[in-house]
Amino acid sequence: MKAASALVLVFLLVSVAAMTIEKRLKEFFPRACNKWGYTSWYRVGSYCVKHFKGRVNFGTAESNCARQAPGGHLVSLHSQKENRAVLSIIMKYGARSPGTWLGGLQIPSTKTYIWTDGSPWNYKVWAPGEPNEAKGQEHCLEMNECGKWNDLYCWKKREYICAFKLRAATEGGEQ
Ligand SMILES: [Ca+2]
Repeated sequence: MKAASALVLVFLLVSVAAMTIEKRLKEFFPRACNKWGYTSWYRVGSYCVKHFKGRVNFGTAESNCARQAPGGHLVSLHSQKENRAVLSIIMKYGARSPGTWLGGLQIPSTKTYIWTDGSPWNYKVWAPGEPNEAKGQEHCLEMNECGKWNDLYCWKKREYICAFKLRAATEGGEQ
């Protein structure tokens, strides 16, 4: 009987935890990108972003993003809020893949990182022990399933997040 009670308690605790995670995800989930032709994209910071499923290497992901939208690049992230929003998109649309490409790229000669869209590298949330630059050859940025960042071999295949910046001139439909 005691064991049964304990099981019920564990079940309740797990249910509450699952509900909490779901509630938090909804809280962070971004609103739609209110721009004609891009309604399946989401507004994150000053960007519209979208998750893409086909797993490709970093370079292919970046060039695919350029074809998806004018000024398109792999996504850049500049705050915890943006990072959480992108994680919630990955959790909604991503496969149980090992990671998702973001637009961060290391310049090997200086060991510094840049975003492929040219925006400032002003925020980072590395996973513990990262970037470890394995074999001196991990130069591309992925987000793991917890929303933390890892440097990875650029030839690895991952799903990816594209983004384009909403400029003042094209923000007619903005809320
Ligand atoms: Ca690494």
